[in-house]
Amino acid sequence: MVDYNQIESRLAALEKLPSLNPNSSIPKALEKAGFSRRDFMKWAGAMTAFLALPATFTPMVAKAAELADRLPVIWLHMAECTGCSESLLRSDTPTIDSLIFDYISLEYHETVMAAAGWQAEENLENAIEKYKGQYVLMVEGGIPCGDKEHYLTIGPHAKTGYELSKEASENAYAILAIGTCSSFGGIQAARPNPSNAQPLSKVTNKTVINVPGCPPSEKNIVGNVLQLLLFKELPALDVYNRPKWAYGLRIHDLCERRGHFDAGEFVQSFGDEGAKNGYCLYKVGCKGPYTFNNCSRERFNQHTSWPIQAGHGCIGCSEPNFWDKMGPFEEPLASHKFDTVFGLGADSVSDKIGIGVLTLTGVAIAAHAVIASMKKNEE
Ligand code: FSX
Ligand code: SF4
Ligand code: F3S
Repeated sequence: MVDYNQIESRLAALEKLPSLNPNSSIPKALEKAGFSRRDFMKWAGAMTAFLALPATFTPMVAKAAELADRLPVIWLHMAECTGCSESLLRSDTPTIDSLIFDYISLEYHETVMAAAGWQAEENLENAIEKYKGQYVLMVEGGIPCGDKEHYLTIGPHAKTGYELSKEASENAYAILAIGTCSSFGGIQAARPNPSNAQPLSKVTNKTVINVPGCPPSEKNIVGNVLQLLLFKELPALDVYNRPKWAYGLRIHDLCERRGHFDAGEFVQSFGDEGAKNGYCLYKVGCKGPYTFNNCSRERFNQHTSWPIQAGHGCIGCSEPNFWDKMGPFEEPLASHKFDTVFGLGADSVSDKIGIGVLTLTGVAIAAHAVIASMKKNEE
């Protein structure tokens, strides 16, 4: 049950905090960038639905977005490609999402801040001290650990990524692992994992909210910030600590090609007639039936497109160890064993787990693909 009064008092408390950019504000910046109030409210309405909140919450979501510059954020980069930051920041025109992100108090973000070297290191220490217990820590990238800890050192004192992320976690009010690398280790942790890269949750004992995807969509990143602005407590999480509002359904559940899967119409090889007709990509390796994320509903780059719309199957990028477990990417998973969360059918939720069930279901999905194709061929 969502408590209306609790959100109102949370927002009132945030409003009393000093704006982190005294010379501007999110409403002013939106206006300057040419967004009307109507555009903004439309966006807030969409975000409200996105966060699975009732439409009556739209004004509060709008208010929370306007107060995003009251929430100090420290963003650390570990071993990764920066694709997660790029997912959010790299658009040719500013969008409401990217603009709000610009105005979030990014007290420390190595890619976008001007400071470097000694100054950067000092800024980080100061931000941790100044906002003790209040800042949101976002970490991108896997973290080399144990006897490989020194494979990642940052800054003039050559602190290790492990030390930095551990220290920053200690005093954070909420901790988000942004991207699959930080959530589950990602490509660095793929076999043979030469740098012993580990997820953020192995570095701290505190709860880490995982926001996986390689990269996650900009909406999933901003949605989590809004969620923290609206509710002081952490969102409901699945067994892999992913927020259920974003990772509760499988790609396959809402896929635009699902009708073709059910009808047994499959792309057999890239470039064939089926591909031209937008048939299901299961036989050319789509891992959508085993992957929990909201790409099929929200897409990327302001709803422009997403992997399956572009013609390639989902590679399972928001699942643990997908580099090792979901490959080969252009072949069906069939009866391979894998340990993603699994449910049964479109109404399944991602906190049900059972290796037996998922292996059986994996077989059932593969069997459907075979039987449905046979039926299709008989027609
Ligand atoms: Fe990893 Fe994000 Fe993939 Fe890259 O950092 S999730 S490699 S998109 O940039 O961490
Ligand atoms: Fe979509 Fe992939 Fe499922 Fe086919 S197998 S319907 S392409 S998610
Ligand atoms: Fe990743 Fe699959 Fe979405 S590959 S981006 S989870 S469609």
